[in-house]
Amino acid sequence: MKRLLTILTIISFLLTASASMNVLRAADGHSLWFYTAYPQYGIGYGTDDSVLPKTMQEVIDKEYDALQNSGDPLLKDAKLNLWRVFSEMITLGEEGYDIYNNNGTIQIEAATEKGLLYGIFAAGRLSATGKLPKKGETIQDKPICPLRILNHWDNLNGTIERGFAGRSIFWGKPIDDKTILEYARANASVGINGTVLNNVNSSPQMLSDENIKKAAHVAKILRPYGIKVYLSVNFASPKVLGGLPTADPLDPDVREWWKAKVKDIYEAIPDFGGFLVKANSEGQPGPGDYKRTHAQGANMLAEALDPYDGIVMWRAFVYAADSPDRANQAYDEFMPLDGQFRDNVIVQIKNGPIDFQPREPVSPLFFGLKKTKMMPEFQVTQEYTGESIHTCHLASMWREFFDDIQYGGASIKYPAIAGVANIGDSPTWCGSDMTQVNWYAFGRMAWNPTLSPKQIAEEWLMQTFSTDRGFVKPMTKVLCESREAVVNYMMPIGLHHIFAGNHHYGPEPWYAPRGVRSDWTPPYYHKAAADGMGFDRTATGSDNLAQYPEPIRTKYATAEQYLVYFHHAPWSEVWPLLCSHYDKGVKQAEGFARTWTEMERYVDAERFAAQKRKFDRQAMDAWWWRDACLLYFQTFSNMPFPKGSPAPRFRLDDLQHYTLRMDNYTAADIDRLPVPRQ
Ligand code: GCW
Repeated sequence: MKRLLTILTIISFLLTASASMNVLRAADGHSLWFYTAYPQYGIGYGTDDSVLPKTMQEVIDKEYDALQNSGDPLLKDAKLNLWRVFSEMITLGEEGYDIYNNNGTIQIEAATEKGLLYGIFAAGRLSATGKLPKKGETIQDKPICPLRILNHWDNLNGTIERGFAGRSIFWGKPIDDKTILEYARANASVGINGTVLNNVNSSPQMLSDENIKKAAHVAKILRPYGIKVYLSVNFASPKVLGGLPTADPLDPDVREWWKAKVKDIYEAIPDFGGFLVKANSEGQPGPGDYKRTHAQGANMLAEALDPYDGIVMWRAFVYAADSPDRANQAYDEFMPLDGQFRDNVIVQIKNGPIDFQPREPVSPLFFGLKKTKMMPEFQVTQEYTGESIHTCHLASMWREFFDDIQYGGASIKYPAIAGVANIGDSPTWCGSDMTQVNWYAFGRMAWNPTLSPKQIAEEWLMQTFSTDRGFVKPMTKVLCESREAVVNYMMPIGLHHIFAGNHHYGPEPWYAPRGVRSDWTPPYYHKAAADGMGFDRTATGSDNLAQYPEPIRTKYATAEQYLVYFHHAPWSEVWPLLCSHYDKGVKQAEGFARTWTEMERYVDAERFAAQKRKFDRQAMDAWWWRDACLLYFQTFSNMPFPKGSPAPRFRLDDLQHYTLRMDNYTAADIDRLPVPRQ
């Protein structure tokens, strides 16, 4: 009996070892979601990487090989068909595809090369997730939104504004072609077809001959993957770079300067996409400097780009220092311009009226503008949701956005969608393994805004780590809960912008030094006082609610999740809610760390350990957030912690002397509190 047991143990050990060998290959996170789908190559093409594909046909050939080598028997004989002539294919449009199981052989069909490319990547995804069509079945797909664009806030010196994943892959050092190839492949695999290579806080030097040449080099590598390059431009370029006395959009010399510059760009980049502009916002120059409107500024650039089919993405992120309510600003400034923008201008609007907070209502402009093209701007980089440390599956936030847009009676069929990238030269691309999900999710949701966060989480986890249900199920739950957890422990019930003054990682609801403009300080937003807290945005206050049409207005006015966003509410109502949400957030974050610990056998050692540190840190940060906010607001509410609410681990006094330190804060520190004064 004993011997039998030993033999059985050995057999089962061998079975587990061989089953997991494939899954537990060493990994440093660089392979992204190519880890299980393309085990033979990862994100590159293996030994072939030195030869960059020059045409889309060459890319298709490489991808076809990679797909066939991926090990799925159904894909062994995959046939590709480019059936331009068949009228039923034409309904797939320029980028759609269908994947058909013809008696055991997978056929990928499209009306264009681009469609075929997306079809091959889709087949890879379906294979990795066990969802390839069965005999006789067809899966058809095409994008809802035609332009799916990443915005890189990369500076020419190689730093990245609000980047938490190292330095730029485009600027500040010689371009590494292999990295750009991998970047192209990753983007194409999730349907991203455009990229803005530089920061919206743009240097006029972006348009120097030398930098245009660099952009052209990147464009050359991205082109065969169906990705167009765009650039952010500084509105004062004609003055600073061109030496003209003005950048007034109505000045004929200025207009000529832009036309000549655009001509140069198209000579270097024949399929250049167009310009992205941040104007008269946070100190950037703009048409307002010459008493011209946003429309006059945008139209001047649009006219220069028009002959080449280029577009202008003109940002609506504007707010003045002395405004009584920052949330009202963009609407007040852009509504009078409705109908004045040229056809090739798209107004790019952040999802919410404030600034990429963990939760905000959607920007009222999306309902207000009727005769203007609009595109939502999402933030993929986690400036306000835990940087590259906290896990926060942003698909949940974007799902909420699209749902609210539809609830408010508007359409989610935008001509374009932008996402501020979370990519740098860090080995994991995104600064951590788990935050890669948001790059993936952005591509998938830009393609199809009706997708669910759950589907995205599941398919990403299966391609990135392991297809084992024991892993996928609990981790899908973690991802799907993660954004709400971040809201709970950072800014529940409508709190917003209570971040630290010098970074947007930790809490400083008390931050209000003299001389700092008030809308850059938390008290402007939370308005905690003896009678209660919250920003009155009803008719008795700033009347921001009036910018929303029904029925979304009533939804927002009555939602618990926006209580102190729209109302100044009494402590009797606010305090118990605040406590229960912060407590819940801490529990959730601790739960994530626990679940991850149980995932050890499914994940390679390197990624397991790296991510474990992140989850542990997230749980500690959740305590820090909770204690800082509750202890601070308690100085106004003067109410005790409710029964069952745990005792704080930090002292307010300590927290007020330290900002949540970014790097040098470990589990041991928390037990040594109070930490010595710096
Ligand atoms: O979210 C804020 C950021 C700025 C950023 C700005 C913007 C690029 O804190 O760093 O600048 O928004 O979107 O323009």
